[in-house]
Amino acid sequence: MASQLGYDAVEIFAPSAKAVEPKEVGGIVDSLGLQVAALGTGAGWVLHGLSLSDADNTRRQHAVVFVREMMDAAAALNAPAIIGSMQGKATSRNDIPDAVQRLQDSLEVLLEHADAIDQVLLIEPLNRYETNLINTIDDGRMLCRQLGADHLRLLADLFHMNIEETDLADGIVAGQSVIGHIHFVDSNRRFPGAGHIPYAPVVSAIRQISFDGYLSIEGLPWPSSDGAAAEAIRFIREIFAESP
Ligand code: LER
Ligand code: MN
Repeated sequence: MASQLGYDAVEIFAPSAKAVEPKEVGGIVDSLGLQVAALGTGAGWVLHGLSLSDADNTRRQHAVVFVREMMDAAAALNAPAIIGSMQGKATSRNDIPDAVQRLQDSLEVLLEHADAIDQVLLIEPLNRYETNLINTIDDGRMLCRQLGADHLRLLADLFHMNIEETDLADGIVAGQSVIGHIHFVDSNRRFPGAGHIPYAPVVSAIRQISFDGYLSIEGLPWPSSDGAAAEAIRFIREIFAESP
Protein backbone atom coordinates (compact mmCIF):
# COMPACT_ATOMS: atom_id res chain seq x y z
CA MET A 1 0.00 0.00 0.00
CA ALA A 2 2.79 2.45 0.91
CA SER A 3 4.53 1.82 -2.37
CA GLN A 4 1.30 2.11 -4.37
CA LEU A 5 0.47 5.41 -2.70
CA GLY A 6 3.89 6.83 -3.62
CA TYR A 7 5.65 6.78 -0.27
CA ASP A 8 9.47 6.66 -0.31
CA ALA A 9 9.82 4.61 2.86
CA VAL A 10 8.11 2.91 5.77
CA GLU A 11 8.82 3.30 9.47
CA ILE A 12 8.65 0.06 11.43
CA PHE A 13 7.45 -0.39 15.01
CA ALA A 14 8.45 -3.92 16.03
CA PRO A 15 7.97 -5.80 19.32
CA SER A 16 11.71 -6.61 19.49
CA ALA A 17 14.77 -6.94 17.27
CA LYS A 18 14.05 -10.67 16.90
CA ALA A 19 10.80 -9.81 15.12
CA VAL A 20 12.74 -7.92 12.43
CA GLU A 21 14.46 -10.32 10.08
CA PRO A 22 16.62 -7.84 8.12
CA LYS A 23 17.01 -10.12 5.08
CA GLU A 24 13.26 -10.70 4.83
CA VAL A 25 12.21 -7.08 5.54
CA GLY A 26 15.02 -5.72 3.35
CA GLY A 27 13.93 -8.03 0.52
CA ILE A 28 10.32 -6.85 0.74
CA VAL A 29 11.13 -3.13 0.80
CA ASP A 30 13.73 -3.53 -1.98
CA SER A 31 11.27 -5.34 -4.20
CA LEU A 32 8.77 -2.48 -3.75
CA GLY A 33 11.32 0.31 -4.28
CA LEU A 34 10.91 1.46 -0.67
CA GLN A 35 13.42 2.23 2.09
CA VAL A 36 13.10 1.75 5.84
CA ALA A 37 12.93 5.26 7.34
CA ALA A 38 13.44 4.24 10.97
CA LEU A 39 12.84 1.47 13.48
CA GLY A 40 10.94 2.34 16.69
CA THR A 41 12.04 0.84 20.01
CA GLY A 42 8.96 1.86 22.06
CA ALA A 43 7.84 -1.76 22.43
CA GLY A 44 10.62 -2.14 24.99
CA TRP A 45 8.58 0.15 27.22
CA VAL A 46 5.07 -0.75 26.13
CA LEU A 47 5.49 -4.53 26.12
CA HIS A 48 8.40 -5.15 28.48
CA GLY A 49 8.37 -2.15 30.86
CA LEU A 50 12.02 -1.35 30.08
CA SER A 51 13.51 2.14 30.16
CA LEU A 52 16.92 3.71 29.70
CA SER A 53 16.51 5.79 32.87
CA ASP A 54 15.41 2.97 35.18
CA ALA A 55 16.80 3.39 38.70
CA ASP A 56 17.40 -0.37 38.84
CA ASN A 57 20.75 -0.97 37.15
CA THR A 58 19.97 -4.51 36.04
CA ARG A 59 16.71 -3.48 34.39
CA ARG A 60 18.41 -0.46 32.84
CA GLN A 61 21.06 -2.79 31.45
CA HIS A 62 18.30 -4.89 29.84
CA ALA A 63 16.89 -1.73 28.28
CA VAL A 64 20.31 -0.84 26.83
CA VAL A 65 20.66 -4.34 25.34
CA PHE A 66 17.10 -4.16 23.93
CA VAL A 67 17.86 -0.85 22.18
CA ARG A 68 21.30 -2.00 21.02
CA GLU A 69 19.74 -5.04 19.34
CA MET A 70 17.16 -2.77 17.71
CA MET A 71 19.99 -0.50 16.50
CA ASP A 72 21.69 -3.49 14.88
CA ALA A 73 18.46 -4.62 13.18
CA ALA A 74 17.85 -1.04 11.99
CA ALA A 75 21.44 -0.65 10.75
CA ALA A 76 21.09 -3.85 8.73
CA LEU A 77 18.18 -2.07 7.01
CA ASN A 78 20.22 1.12 6.62
CA ALA A 79 17.95 2.93 9.09
CA PRO A 80 18.27 4.67 12.46
CA ALA A 81 16.58 3.41 15.64
CA ILE A 82 14.27 5.75 17.57
CA ILE A 83 14.34 6.31 21.31
CA GLY A 84 10.97 7.76 22.29
CA SER A 85 9.20 6.19 25.24
CA MET A 86 12.31 4.11 25.99
CA GLN A 87 13.73 7.25 27.63
CA GLY A 88 11.38 6.39 30.53
CA LYS A 89 10.30 8.86 33.17
CA ALA A 90 11.26 9.98 36.65
CA THR A 91 9.02 8.66 39.42
CA SER A 92 8.88 12.07 41.15
CA ARG A 93 9.83 15.65 40.43
CA ASN A 94 12.84 15.29 42.75
CA ASP A 95 14.10 12.31 40.81
CA ILE A 96 14.22 14.16 37.45
CA PRO A 97 17.92 15.22 37.57
CA ASP A 98 19.05 11.69 38.52
CA ALA A 99 16.79 10.12 35.91
CA VAL A 100 18.21 12.44 33.23
CA GLN A 101 21.70 11.44 34.34
CA ARG A 102 20.82 7.74 34.08
CA LEU A 103 19.37 8.36 30.61
CA GLN A 104 22.59 10.12 29.60
CA ASP A 105 24.69 7.25 30.95
CA SER A 106 22.65 4.76 28.90
CA LEU A 107 22.86 6.96 25.81
CA GLU A 108 26.63 7.24 26.14
CA VAL A 109 26.93 3.47 25.87
CA LEU A 110 24.48 3.35 22.95
CA LEU A 111 26.19 6.22 21.15
CA GLU A 112 29.53 4.39 21.31
CA HIS A 113 27.71 1.59 19.53
CA ALA A 114 26.21 4.06 17.05
CA ASP A 115 29.77 5.23 16.25
CA ALA A 116 30.94 1.63 15.85
CA ILE A 117 28.16 0.78 13.38
CA ASP A 118 28.19 4.28 11.86
CA GLN A 119 24.42 4.72 12.15
CA VAL A 120 22.40 7.58 13.60
CA LEU A 121 20.38 7.17 16.80
CA LEU A 122 17.24 9.34 17.08
CA ILE A 123 15.96 10.70 20.38
CA GLU A 124 12.40 11.99 20.48
CA PRO A 125 11.18 14.69 22.88
CA LEU A 126 7.75 13.59 24.16
CA ASN A 127 4.92 15.60 25.66
CA ARG A 128 4.52 15.97 29.44
CA TYR A 129 1.86 13.26 29.67
CA GLU A 130 4.35 10.66 28.42
CA THR A 131 7.61 11.72 30.10
CA ASN A 132 9.11 14.31 32.41
CA LEU A 133 12.65 13.98 30.99
CA ILE A 134 13.04 15.24 27.40
CA ASN A 135 9.93 17.28 26.49
CA THR A 136 11.03 20.00 24.11
CA ILE A 137 13.34 20.55 21.17
CA ASP A 138 15.43 22.68 23.53
CA ASP A 139 15.71 19.79 26.02
CA GLY A 140 16.83 17.64 23.10
CA ARG A 141 19.37 20.20 21.90
CA MET A 142 20.83 20.42 25.39
CA LEU A 143 21.11 16.65 25.57
CA CYS A 144 22.87 16.60 22.18
CA ARG A 145 25.25 19.31 23.34
CA GLN A 146 26.01 17.52 26.59
CA LEU A 147 26.63 14.19 24.91
CA GLY A 148 28.56 15.78 22.04
CA ALA A 149 27.94 12.71 19.91
CA ASP A 150 28.35 12.55 16.14
CA HIS A 151 25.52 10.06 15.68
CA LEU A 152 22.77 11.57 17.85
CA ARG A 153 19.89 13.42 16.15
CA LEU A 154 16.47 14.61 17.30
CA LEU A 155 13.13 13.31 16.16
CA ALA A 156 10.74 16.27 16.01
CA ASP A 157 7.16 14.97 16.41
CA LEU A 158 4.59 17.66 15.59
CA PHE A 159 2.01 16.09 17.92
CA HIS A 160 4.32 16.42 20.93
CA MET A 161 5.61 19.81 19.76
CA ASN A 162 2.04 21.11 19.49
CA ILE A 163 1.71 20.52 23.24
CA GLU A 164 5.18 21.62 24.39
CA GLU A 165 6.61 24.26 22.03
CA THR A 166 5.78 27.97 22.12
CA ASP A 167 5.71 27.98 18.34
CA LEU A 168 6.05 25.00 15.98
CA ALA A 169 8.02 26.77 13.25
CA ASP A 170 10.39 28.41 15.77
CA GLY A 171 11.00 25.01 17.36
CA ILE A 172 11.94 23.49 14.02
CA VAL A 173 14.25 26.38 13.16
CA ALA A 174 15.88 26.20 16.61
CA GLY A 175 16.50 22.50 16.01
CA GLN A 176 18.12 23.11 12.64
CA SER A 177 21.49 21.49 13.37
CA VAL A 178 20.10 18.46 15.21
CA ILE A 179 16.71 17.44 13.74
CA GLY A 180 17.17 14.26 11.73
CA HIS A 181 13.62 12.92 11.42
CA ILE A 182 10.09 14.34 11.68
CA HIS A 183 6.84 12.69 12.78
CA PHE A 184 4.51 14.61 10.50
CA VAL A 185 1.17 14.30 12.20
CA ASP A 186 -1.61 16.58 13.36
CA SER A 187 -2.57 18.03 16.76
CA ASN A 188 -5.03 15.17 17.43
CA ARG A 189 -2.58 12.57 16.17
CA ARG A 190 -4.65 11.97 13.08
CA PHE A 191 -3.09 12.29 9.60
CA PRO A 192 -1.74 15.78 8.76
CA GLY A 193 -4.66 17.96 7.73
CA ALA A 194 -7.12 16.24 10.08
CA GLY A 195 -6.38 18.46 13.09
CA HIS A 196 -5.64 22.13 13.72
CA ILE A 197 -1.89 22.50 13.15
CA PRO A 198 -1.24 25.47 10.83
CA TYR A 199 0.98 23.73 8.28
CA ALA A 200 2.11 26.65 6.08
CA PRO A 201 4.64 28.00 8.66
CA VAL A 202 5.73 24.46 9.51
CA VAL A 203 6.47 23.74 5.85
CA SER A 204 8.38 27.06 5.55
CA ALA A 205 10.47 26.15 8.60
CA ILE A 206 11.20 22.68 7.20
CA ARG A 207 12.34 24.33 3.97
CA GLN A 208 14.31 27.02 5.82
CA ILE A 209 16.44 24.46 7.64
CA SER A 210 16.98 22.49 4.40
CA PHE A 211 15.67 19.39 6.14
CA ASP A 212 16.49 16.34 4.07
CA GLY A 213 15.27 13.54 6.35
CA TYR A 214 11.93 11.77 6.34
CA LEU A 215 8.50 13.20 7.10
CA SER A 216 7.02 10.11 8.67
CA ILE A 217 3.28 9.73 9.24
CA GLU A 218 2.88 8.49 12.80
CA GLY A 219 -0.88 8.89 12.75
CA LEU A 220 -3.83 7.06 14.22
CA PRO A 221 -5.51 4.59 11.89
CA TRP A 222 -8.40 6.99 11.40
CA PRO A 223 -10.76 6.67 9.58
CA SER A 224 -8.77 3.50 8.72
CA SER A 225 -5.08 2.66 8.25
CA ASP A 226 -5.36 2.78 4.47
CA GLY A 227 -7.52 5.92 4.54
CA ALA A 228 -5.03 7.73 6.80
CA ALA A 229 -2.09 6.71 4.61
CA ALA A 230 -3.83 7.91 1.45
CA GLU A 231 -5.00 11.21 2.95
CA ALA A 232 -1.59 11.94 4.51
CA ILE A 233 0.39 11.75 1.28
CA ARG A 234 -2.30 13.66 -0.60
CA PHE A 235 -2.12 16.44 2.00
CA ILE A 236 1.70 16.50 2.00
CA ARG A 237 1.82 16.86 -1.77
CA GLU A 238 -0.75 19.64 -1.63
CA ILE A 239 0.80 21.61 1.22
CA PHE A 240 4.35 21.42 -0.20
CA ALA A 241 3.07 22.53 -3.62
CA GLU A 242 1.13 25.42 -2.06
CA SER A 243 3.86 26.71 0.27
CA PRO A 244 6.92 27.24 -1.93
C1 LER B 1 6.70 7.63 19.41
O1 LER B 1 7.18 8.09 18.18
C2 LER B 1 5.84 8.64 20.05
O2 LER B 1 5.56 9.67 19.47
C3 LER B 1 5.35 8.38 21.40
O3 LER B 1 4.25 9.21 21.69
C4 LER B 1 5.01 6.95 21.64
O4 LER B 1 4.37 6.86 22.85
MN1 MN C 1 6.44 10.21 17.54
